[in-house]
Amino acid sequence: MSDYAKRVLDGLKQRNAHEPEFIQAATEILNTLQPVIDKHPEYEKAGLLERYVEPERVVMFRVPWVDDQGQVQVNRGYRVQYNSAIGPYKGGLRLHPSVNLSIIKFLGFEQILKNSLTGLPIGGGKGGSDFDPKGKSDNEVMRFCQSFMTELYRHIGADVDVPAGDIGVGGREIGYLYGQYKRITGLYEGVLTGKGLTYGGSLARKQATGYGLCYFVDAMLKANGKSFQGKTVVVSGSGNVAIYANEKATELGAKVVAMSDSNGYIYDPAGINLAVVKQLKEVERKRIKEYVKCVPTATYTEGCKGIWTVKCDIALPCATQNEIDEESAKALVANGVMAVGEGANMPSTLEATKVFQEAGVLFAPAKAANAGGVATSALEMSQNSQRLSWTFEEVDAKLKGIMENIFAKVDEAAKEYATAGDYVSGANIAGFLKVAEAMMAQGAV
Ligand code: NDP
Ligand code: 2IT
Repeated sequence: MSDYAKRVLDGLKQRNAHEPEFIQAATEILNTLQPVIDKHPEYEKAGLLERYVEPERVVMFRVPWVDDQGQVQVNRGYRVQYNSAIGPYKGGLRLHPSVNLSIIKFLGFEQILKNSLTGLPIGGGKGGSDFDPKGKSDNEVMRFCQSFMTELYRHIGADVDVPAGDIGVGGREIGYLYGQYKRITGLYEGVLTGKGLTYGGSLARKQATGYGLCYFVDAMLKANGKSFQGKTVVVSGSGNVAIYANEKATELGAKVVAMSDSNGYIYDPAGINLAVVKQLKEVERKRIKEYVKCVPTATYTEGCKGIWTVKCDIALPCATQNEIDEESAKALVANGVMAVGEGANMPSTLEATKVFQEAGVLFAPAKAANAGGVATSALEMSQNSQRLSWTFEEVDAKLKGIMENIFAKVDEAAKEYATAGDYVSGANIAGFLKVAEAMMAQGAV
């Protein structure tokens, strides 16, 4: 690594020693930027990297709400407005008990480059809370979302910062958040994406991250003389991204044999019946183990990590960060995996990524492979601004084009600046170049 990138990374590690996920994401990115830094010595004088690694703004706030027993509960809310060089802050909200500043910062930091890769005018941000929606009633979720928005509304806006869903935030939560924003501000504007179709949502947004992941992986496979046809696939998670990754991979001719949640995984050698998963997860909000009651040929195993011991050609981690560690990566490689597409954000540890790359596995990194969700969010913003809505087919076709374009950019940057096929470097560099140029043009702000 060049001295400059290394110095900035060392400083970042010192100042954020208690933020392991953020350091992990920053280490991966800064470790790949040397060829760009070497080509642009002017960046150092402009303090570009020091500015790039520091969020423009971090908002942390109290979220009090009343549970069904009448007891007051308090959670912590976050919005990290990381970088607005190329557009208004854009990124999801995560509701999960593990949420802390380190996790929101890593997600926001990744989001800057992801959003840049889409080619659309969106900056990077992320937010959320340590609230756990699991086991809460609809009314409790509504009261939490209303309280969360009662603080958040003053920091966001259709041209300022546009949040969306992430883990624990789907259509129900976006609806409650939107209603409260509108009530407080009186504005009917595209301030959130992933909205319901009756109040400004975009067709195909629900499918977009999972479908986009498969469009990206398909482009990567084709560029390497391969395809989804006849392949065995493992998809971790059983939430929004996992369900629609399964749907598209199946449509492209693959067979998905395993899915999971945080408790365990199901294995169905006949191919997972996705209608059953959708009913259990999207409608009934039940656990994945219930699947075996409906499909007796399938088996359920406690513990979510075991899913990586299932033999497959293609692995699509779609649950959460660091779900594939070195040991799991080695198990996948030993079982002959030929491609990994990251649907979740940073699902592979640094060590796991190394195992895949050294084994010659085609590796599609999250910030490129899962950019279809936020890209379609940007298409939702466009439709809201135009007061128009496009058909499912129109949005899906644009999404496919965007993902193929991202692959082409990443592939080209890998060849130009790093090694052909090193899509990790390619994604970081292709995303960074646009942000860096915009930051340079706008002066030291
Ligand atoms: P959902 O809340 O819909 O689903 C999350 C899934 O992951 C659930 O099956 C959940 O299981 C599982 N999971 C969550 N935390 C853990 C954990 N600590 N260990 C094991 N499993 C876990 O979220 P999404 O599908 O929206 O998000 C999944 C991933 O994709 C996240 O990394 C997110 O950041 C990323 N992503 C999402 C996008 C989107 O548009 N929604 C866009 C781009 C990336 P359980 O029910 O047991 O918690
Ligand atoms: O990680 C992500 O890209 C998302 N959760 C989607 C963000 C968005 O604004 O649609």
